[in-house]
Amino acid sequence: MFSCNTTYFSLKTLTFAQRNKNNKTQSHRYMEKKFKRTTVTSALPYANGPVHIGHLAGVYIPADIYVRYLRLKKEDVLFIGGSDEHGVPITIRARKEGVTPQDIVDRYHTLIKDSFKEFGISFDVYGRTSSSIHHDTASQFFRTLYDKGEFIEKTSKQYYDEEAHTFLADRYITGECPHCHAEGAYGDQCEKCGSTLSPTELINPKSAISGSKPVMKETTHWYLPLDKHENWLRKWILEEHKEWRPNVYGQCKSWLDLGLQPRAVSRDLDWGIPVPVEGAEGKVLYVWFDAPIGYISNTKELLPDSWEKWWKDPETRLIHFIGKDNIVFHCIVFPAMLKAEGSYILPDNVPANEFLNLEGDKISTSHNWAVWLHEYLHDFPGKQDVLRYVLTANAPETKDNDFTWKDFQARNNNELVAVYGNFVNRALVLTGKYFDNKVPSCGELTEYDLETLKEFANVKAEVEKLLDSFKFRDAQKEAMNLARIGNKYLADTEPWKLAKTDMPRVATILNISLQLVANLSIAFEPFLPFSSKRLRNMLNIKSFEWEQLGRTDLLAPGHQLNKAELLFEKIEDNVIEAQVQKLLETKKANEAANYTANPIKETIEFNTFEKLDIRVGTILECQKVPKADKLLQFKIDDGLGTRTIVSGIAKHYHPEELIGKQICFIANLAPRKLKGIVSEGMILSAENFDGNLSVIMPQKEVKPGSEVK
Ligand code: B3M
Ligand code: ZN
Repeated sequence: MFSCNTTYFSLKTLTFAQRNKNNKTQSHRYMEKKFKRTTVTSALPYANGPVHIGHLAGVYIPADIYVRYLRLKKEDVLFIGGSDEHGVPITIRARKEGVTPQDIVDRYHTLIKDSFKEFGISFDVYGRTSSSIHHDTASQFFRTLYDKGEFIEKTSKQYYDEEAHTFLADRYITGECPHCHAEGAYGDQCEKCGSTLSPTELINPKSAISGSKPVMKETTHWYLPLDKHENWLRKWILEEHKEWRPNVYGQCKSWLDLGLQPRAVSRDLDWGIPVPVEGAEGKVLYVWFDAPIGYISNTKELLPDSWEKWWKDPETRLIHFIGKDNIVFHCIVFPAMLKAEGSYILPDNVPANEFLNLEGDKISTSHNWAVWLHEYLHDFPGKQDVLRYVLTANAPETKDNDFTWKDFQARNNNELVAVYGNFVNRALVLTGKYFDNKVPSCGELTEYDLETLKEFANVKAEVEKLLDSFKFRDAQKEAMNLARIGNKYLADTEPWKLAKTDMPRVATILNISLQLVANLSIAFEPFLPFSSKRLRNMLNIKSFEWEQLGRTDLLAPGHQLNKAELLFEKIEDNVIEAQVQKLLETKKANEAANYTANPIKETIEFNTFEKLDIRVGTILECQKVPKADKLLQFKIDDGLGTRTIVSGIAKHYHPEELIGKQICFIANLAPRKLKGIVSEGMILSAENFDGNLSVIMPQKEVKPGSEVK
């Protein structure tokens, strides 16, 4: 007969056997190359606004899962983050608020850093690009390339503001859009119709700084000649990195197939890192030149003496976590910079994500269409893991994905609460009830026990295979599968029914269940670190190691457990409705802000207008028209008698609101039949941008029948 111990050995063998079966995966490449350590970077968010769920889902959660997983496996890993504090949008924001760019980045750097910390994003360092260490590092990097002759210098004509004495970045020039003719289009994009523009296309361009008309003036800049790097980039990416995600590989291929062009790495701007070349006054490094160097500066900040091994040792593996809009910079431009410098390693993988939408619409900072992390933390205190779970379950790994509050609620209630939380709770509560919170010992195993254990022994190899190849969604699903196995096991074995007749059997069932619970805390650790910690507290265990996943001897018989608490709680409808309502209000505000009146109709002669007879009438009676949900029927005193008018405003007014009021109506409109009622005229109302109707009423009371002129 089998006992728990024999199972343990057979399971170990099975785990290894299973692992050997893994076909060509990332882990094999990794093992073949024998890397000693991994440098993980995550895109540096611009410090000009708070961070939202799109940032978390696209970059920081996957990076954090990966890093936590490597740490659990006791691998050498460094997780680099930080704020990107340069670039034109920051200067625009500062100007608008009448503060300095440094004020802006100080404010948002702190807010962003705190939000990440709250969500358990476990950076080893979170630096910033306005720091002096970064200025020195980026400046030196530029100078090395400059001295090696890796740049070309080019003079071109650009818009210049003669009043403010400054060249104008594309975003600082506004004018009429050549496509939709909206006013206020920017030199790089029209926000109204979405077209990409260049500043010279704008009709009547104006400087956003002084309002004056800009002139064309010559300026000199430094360019990185990407065309010279094209050949090795083609070979390196297209031949040597076929394992990159299809979206990343595909984007690189189309850039390369179009042919690479030299790219300017400096700008005329007064916010950024000064170009360290004589005669370059008023010029700074382009934000996309300095930002990726920020990864290196932040490593230096953390490890002033040993940073180089994380960036220059060929036995170090470099992984960049980014969103899809950053692919070209991380796969083409930054590698070209690193290669030109000569002493750095290149990224081994760039697992970029697609975008996360919100309730069907693109997340937009400027339109406040987002779930902001600091607001979520306020509205859902202690529920960081719920968002982590939902965002991973919906991770936009292969295509854009949608976050909806309904799905958030469903995943919480039907998966975290009903599957994971429920299993853990049942196992712990039953142990409390029958064994005084002590792990019972395991007796003989049945065929069914063995089947269950076999099933869950596979989970480790599966999760590893998926995490090693950056498939975080599927990996999390595997972890959840472990909880499903546990839930099913308890439902099938029904230990509560055996308590009166067969306590040894109850002990075995609960031993197995508790081992599963312990395994869950390991499997979920990279994904849901807060819940895993709480679960370990309930189990009265300080820590587990990844290597222990799949084992059935994690909790010794007799081990004292702590009191069970609920791991997750149900989220009620009203909580979700409040969030949906918040978004609806944002949508309304955006529509109002975007509304422009319809163009004026064709001109008419005065005598045409005079043909219209508009009068004031007093409403005597008003009622709904049966079987017509839009129509109200009125009886109006028109000064000469009474008349009936049928009007389509039932969605906007209750009859009682209108009785006794004065309204304006067209008195000489030919009668029309509506739902069998003859309508003798038309009540005038104004239609708001959102479709709401407001009936026109005279400002002072007048005699019924007064003419409107
Ligand atoms: N700040 C762009 C972004 O947040 C940029 C990333 C820099 S990574 C070096 O989308
Ligand atoms: Zn336009």
